[in-house]
Amino acid sequence: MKIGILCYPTYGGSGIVATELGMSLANKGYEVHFISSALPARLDITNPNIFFHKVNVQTYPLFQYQPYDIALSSMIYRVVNLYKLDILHAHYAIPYAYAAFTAKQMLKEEGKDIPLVTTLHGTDITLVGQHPSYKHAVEFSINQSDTITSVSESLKKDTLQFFNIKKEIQVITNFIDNSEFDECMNCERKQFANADEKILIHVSNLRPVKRVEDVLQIFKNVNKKIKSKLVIIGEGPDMEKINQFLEENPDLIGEIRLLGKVNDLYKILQLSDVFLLPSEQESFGLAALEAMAANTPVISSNAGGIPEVNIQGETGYLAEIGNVEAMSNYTIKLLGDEKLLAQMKINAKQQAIKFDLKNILPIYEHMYQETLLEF
Ligand code: GMT
Repeated sequence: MKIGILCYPTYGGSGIVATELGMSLANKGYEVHFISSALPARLDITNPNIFFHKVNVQTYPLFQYQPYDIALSSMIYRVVNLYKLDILHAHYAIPYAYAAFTAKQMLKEEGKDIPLVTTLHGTDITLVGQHPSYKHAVEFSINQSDTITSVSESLKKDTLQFFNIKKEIQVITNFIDNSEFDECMNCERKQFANADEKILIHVSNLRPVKRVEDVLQIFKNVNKKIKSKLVIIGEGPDMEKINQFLEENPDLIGEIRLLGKVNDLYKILQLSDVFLLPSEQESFGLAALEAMAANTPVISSNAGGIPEVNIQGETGYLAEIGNVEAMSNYTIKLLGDEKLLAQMKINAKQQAIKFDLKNILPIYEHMYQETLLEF
């Protein structure tokens, strides 16, 4: 089977899921074509079954906004024709499902067609997709997809609530390749903390929806009771909130490490004791699953699909969005009790194993086959 994957190339969750899925399919012998504006961050382009097609947007002074979606649909049409693709898989409705629909229309003009799978990831439904500027086009392109999948039950519910969807939505959860989290041989905690200190970690694109100010406040509360350090990984607009917090709390400057984007994320997660995810909205929380695969329990909000991943009192603790006090108290309880922490680290790993790639990949393969059969 020849599969075309349309995704964002950046560090966002949808791009990571699309890339990991495509690489796993390529390892199983499928021919996988990535169509994106840049080489996806984690893509191993040396795999002979993987192809990358960069969307080229021609700039022209007349355009105030460059027409990316037109260039994207043209590129999808060309790749389908040139490489004789069997199926298209759009990750994130905007603009991928919409551009794929346009490409399908171009193909139909020539008596051809190709099935389209759209995977909904979260903000395409709960945030961006709801804006009146996009809503109708998002609803339309989801309904034009031959198969629709969602990364959690919560996101499926939100999609059905916010849009008039006329087709069945299949939940295929996000996944993790636990084999990439083999015991870290040369990981050194001392790079980040003293021997008697605990390590708290937060990884995100630092957008307002991640509530980084809650991360900082939780750490401030925890640090008063437990010797600890906070590691923040990622870049984004709310970096300014972190700088402001440090200006207001100069005594914490030496306690907080800002690493930006890193390549050895898994290594650092394995050194950590607790992962903080107080998000306002989260369709799944892939970052929490990555932490669990690295034996790290999670203190989170109960937003969206997080409770499907982080289990209260088992893999960590959850509290209402914005309840910093509860999240701080849970973190203090967890980090102050070595026995509890050791047990939760084991539980976190067991939970990650339930979401292992080995279990989820066959579901995707089956879904592709069913889509092709019904097309
Ligand atoms: O979290 C983000 O802002 C990035 C966003 C994306 O589309 O890249 O992540 C969404 O998709 C991830 C992968 O399916 C999910 O794990 C995240 O929970 C989801 N983010 C939100 O719903 C805010």
